[in-house]
Amino acid sequence: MRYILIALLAGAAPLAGAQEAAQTAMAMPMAGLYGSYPMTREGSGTSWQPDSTPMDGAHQMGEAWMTMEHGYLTAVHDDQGGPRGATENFSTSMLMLMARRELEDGAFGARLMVSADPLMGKSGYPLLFQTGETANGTDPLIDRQHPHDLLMEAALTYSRNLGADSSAFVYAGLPGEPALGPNAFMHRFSGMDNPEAPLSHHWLDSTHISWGVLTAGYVLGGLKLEASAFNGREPDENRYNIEVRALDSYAVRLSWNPSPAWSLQGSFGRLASPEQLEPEVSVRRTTFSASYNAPVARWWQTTLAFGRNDPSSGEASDAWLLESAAAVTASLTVFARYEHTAKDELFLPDEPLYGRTFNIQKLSIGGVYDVARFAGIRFGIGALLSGYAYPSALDASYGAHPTSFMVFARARL
Ligand SMILES: [Cu+2]
Repeated sequence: MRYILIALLAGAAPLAGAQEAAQTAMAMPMAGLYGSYPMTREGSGTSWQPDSTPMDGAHQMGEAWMTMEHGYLTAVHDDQGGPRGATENFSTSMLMLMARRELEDGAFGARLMVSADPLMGKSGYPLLFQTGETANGTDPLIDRQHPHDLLMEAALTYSRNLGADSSAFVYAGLPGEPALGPNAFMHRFSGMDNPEAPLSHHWLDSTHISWGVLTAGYVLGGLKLEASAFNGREPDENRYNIEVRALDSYAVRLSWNPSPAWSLQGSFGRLASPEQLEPEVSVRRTTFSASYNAPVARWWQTTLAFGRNDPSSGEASDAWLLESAAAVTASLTVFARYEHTAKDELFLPDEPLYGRTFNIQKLSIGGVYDVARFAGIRFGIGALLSGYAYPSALDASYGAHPTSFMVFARARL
């Protein structure tokens, strides 16, 4: 399957090469799926990022249709330190296809995103202090990151221009991403070069794969207001299936791009029964985030995000994320991520520290160097080192000073 994805990436490459001339000839910025602003503003789902974000992937302009592909395949050697750590190899990947058809007074769009993540197995990969979802339907995943579903997004969009810089749009996905949280981590330029998931994933952007999403929104210049009805249940441990449930949850989000360098959002959602292991609990999630694309180096993007989960039973918990990545040269990207999360799911019911909340801080620093470029695909090698700070009550479980590292090889379209 890993090789199928390589073949897919390679298959898209000749298209990319043939279109290079068209790309350079095309000075006019392409419009987005949800309005007549530059397409570079659009991130995952219906989220926004700074307008000045570089164009990623390959695209082709036809008579009526514009198509775009981007994706990556990363093979990772993962070594998480301390008594709860583990060493494993895994691969993580994403391939996204997008099509946009210009209409007389709007645009029609289709988005398809797949991942070979399920190949890593139901229990995902080792990641100290990570929590969320399950591998077997009965036990929570602890110190491991769950794999993503084979089908990450299959969505149709329609937007209608109401004026020179205003539009209304609808987005329907099975699965899709509701109007909640920042641009998802693997789509943010500040986070996409880092192969590991943030510990704050389930406070900020874990709804990026929701099995059933309907969103309607309104764009006025740099402002977007949108609301979603969606299925709030996290994907189950069967990563190959299609999961249909009622649209029992809702979210609203206000996004603001005040200048080409900035993108801000605030969002609120009520997730009905998000966790299959605690079906009676609903969660109110509030998130704020700001992304800044500095006009230095080739690009330098930074995201600051805050998320709060307030469950219907139990205490509310917060997570902070600050991450940054910079393309120092055409071949070298360096990145860092700092997180502060309140974790109360690190122990099972039969363990003495069960139910207690611990503030976990994590700092990761890394880089990726592109060693070759072939047919529109960049091949790079990278590494990442992580350290932690937490209350000494956790020393018996995690050791005093665990460090973790990953080394990886990546192909990126
Ligand atoms: Cu995810």
